[in-house]
Amino acid sequence: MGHYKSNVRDLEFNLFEVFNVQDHLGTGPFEQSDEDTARGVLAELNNLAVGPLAESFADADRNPPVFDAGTHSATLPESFKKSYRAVWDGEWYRLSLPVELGGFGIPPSVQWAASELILGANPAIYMYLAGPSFATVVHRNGTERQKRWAELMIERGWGATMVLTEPDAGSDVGAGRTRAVLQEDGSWHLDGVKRFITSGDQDLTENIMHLVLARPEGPGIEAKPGTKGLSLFLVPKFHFDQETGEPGERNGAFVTNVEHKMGLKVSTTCELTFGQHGVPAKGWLLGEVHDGIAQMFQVIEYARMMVGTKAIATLSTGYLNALAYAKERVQSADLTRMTDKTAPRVAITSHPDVRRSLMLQKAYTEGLRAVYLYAATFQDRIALGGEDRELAEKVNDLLLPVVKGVGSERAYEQLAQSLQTLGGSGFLQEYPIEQYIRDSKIDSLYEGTTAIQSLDFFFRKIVRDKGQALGFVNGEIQAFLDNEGGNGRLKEERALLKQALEDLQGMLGAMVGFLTVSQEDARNLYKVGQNSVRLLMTAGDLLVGWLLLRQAEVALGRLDGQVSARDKAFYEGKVAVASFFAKTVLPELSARRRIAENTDNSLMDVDEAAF
Ligand code: ST9
Ligand code: FAD
Repeated sequence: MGHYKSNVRDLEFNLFEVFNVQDHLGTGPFEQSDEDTARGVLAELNNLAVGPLAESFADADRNPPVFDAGTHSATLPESFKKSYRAVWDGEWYRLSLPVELGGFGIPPSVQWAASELILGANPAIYMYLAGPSFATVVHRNGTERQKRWAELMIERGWGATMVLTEPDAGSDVGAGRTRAVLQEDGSWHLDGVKRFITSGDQDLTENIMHLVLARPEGPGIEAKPGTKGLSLFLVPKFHFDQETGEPGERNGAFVTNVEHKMGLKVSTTCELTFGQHGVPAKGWLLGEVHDGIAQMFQVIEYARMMVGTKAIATLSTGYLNALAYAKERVQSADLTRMTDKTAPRVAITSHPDVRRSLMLQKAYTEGLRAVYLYAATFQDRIALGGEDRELAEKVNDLLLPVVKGVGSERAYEQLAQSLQTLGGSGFLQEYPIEQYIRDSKIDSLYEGTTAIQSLDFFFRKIVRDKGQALGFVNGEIQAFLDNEGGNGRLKEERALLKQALEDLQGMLGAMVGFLTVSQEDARNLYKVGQNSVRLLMTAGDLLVGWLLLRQAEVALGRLDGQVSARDKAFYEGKVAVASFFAKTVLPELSARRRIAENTDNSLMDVDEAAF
């Protein structure tokens, strides 16, 4: 058995019993798919994930890529390349493509559910598959010639990177200094050093297309500060034949270092140097328009969803590994017989604290899975393009920092609980959890740290949106509170959810108040900044609590009819976990609200020397 424990049953429950995505299968852009196709995709990919994909997970960690500074190249372990080829040969990269570029025509919700299986089994494989996905952004924004390049990227299976970060420009992308100088032939020469570039080099694909943010220079080009002065350039590793894509001469973008990391080691993280090794780094302006940051955000939005899903996928397999261990591990007597030295020893699942921890892991695993799939249902609506498309875009935008920020933070925190469940054994490399923890730590850092997600959530997704998307989600939660589904069996939990919703609104009200008075005294903004992560995490808990209760309501309905023994346990688990979360986590939101409401600026007044 490999390390990966998937949960296809829960994916299908979300898709077909809670969100009912089958209702729009067979229509519009999803014309080619039906429920059987969707279930088939999950089943087939699951076989691949638990088998060939999971196989190289540990080996690729213990034998990470080797960098050769002389040739500027990175070589990946053979075991990992075999796993990558299994996905590529199965043409699974088509999952995320639109039909016109060879996609399967299945909705984003099903695509993300399927993606969870790859991301849980071996997340670096997914990252090296970026080429076709990034090609869709090139295709959407590119000139006619660049649209052909996008096709070549897919047909020839090229790799791709997103290149923003520099030594002095991390969260602050607008501080980037890499230049792009216009040439007479219309191309650009790039000059600068980027760092931390995922998949910057590898030996899986014949070419790599780098999507690079740089500052354009040339006659008539106005230099603007910050992110708005950045343009997006396509910089291939090798120049190529424009029709066939056959690689030719080496371009001047060279990997000059590969980082040694805590985890996710097989995913190369590279320093990428442009135009400083005697060969010009030639690039082409995407779509011939200077709109770099907005174009790059089309990639970033996808990548943020991916990172959140990766974190949640890892938490899920961490929890299921912990659960399997706990059922087998016999240690100590039952608490009620603790003084009886002759009492039989019991499986650790009998101990209240182990149960508490396992149920909390289950709550965040299944609750956060529901959150990312809930977000994905709005991506379905965007693709369907109906009247509510604009609203769907806003709601998806609102949910992305929750999926990414809360998903990554809770996954890392709860994976520590999964490890704890194994006792000392959890600390060993014999079990996968220590690697899960190392591999998933990155999720709260890249694609915008949690603090950056929280600022995005408050300032852009709530304040700038004038609360429209938030109002919609609030309305959905309120509608759930108002209906009596579950036959009165979730009354207490509904009351707790109602209080939690009020607490979030109270916290938000306090923060909007600080923002308003910041017009008189700008220092009031610090009070917003002190609470933004708290707000994001609270919104996450509210969504988890609500979606678990929605699931419990569906489960109660099913339990009222005839169900198999397996389904009975599954549905009872849904009711139990929703109730547990409502009773043991949601009440914490009231304290967080009081903390937010009573915020002063004493923290900001502390002298740096006193820390
Ligand atoms: C990174 C990569 O970390 C990590 C791993 C990547 C792996 C890639 C692999 C992907 C896999 C794919 C594979 C698929 C395979 C499929 C297989 C299937 C089986 N939303 O607020 P302002 C825009 S990369 C949208 O003033 P500042 C907007 O245009 C590095 N747009 O910002 C806006 O203009 P306007 C990641 C947004 O103060 C403009 O920006 N680095 C949003 O100038 C300016 O906005 C980061 O993420 C948004 N939420 O700059 C950096 N926000 O306002 C983090 C902004 O007119 N830092 N825009 O609309 C930030 O995000 C900062 O907040 C900042 C601030 C840079 C935006
Ligand atoms: P900093 O920006 O220096 O942040 C340090 C700390 O300060 C963080 O805790 C942060 O939250 C906090 N902070 C910073 N600004 C604020 C603020 N305004 N308010 C509150 N707190 C703040 N980049 C790419 O372009 N392409 C890639 O493919 C890529 N892949 C990566 C892979 C790995 C393994 C790693 C480690 C990084 C990768 N990155 C990539 C870079 C990544 O996106 C950045 O590391 C990230 O955006 C944070 O930037 P930084 O590391 O410079 O941290």
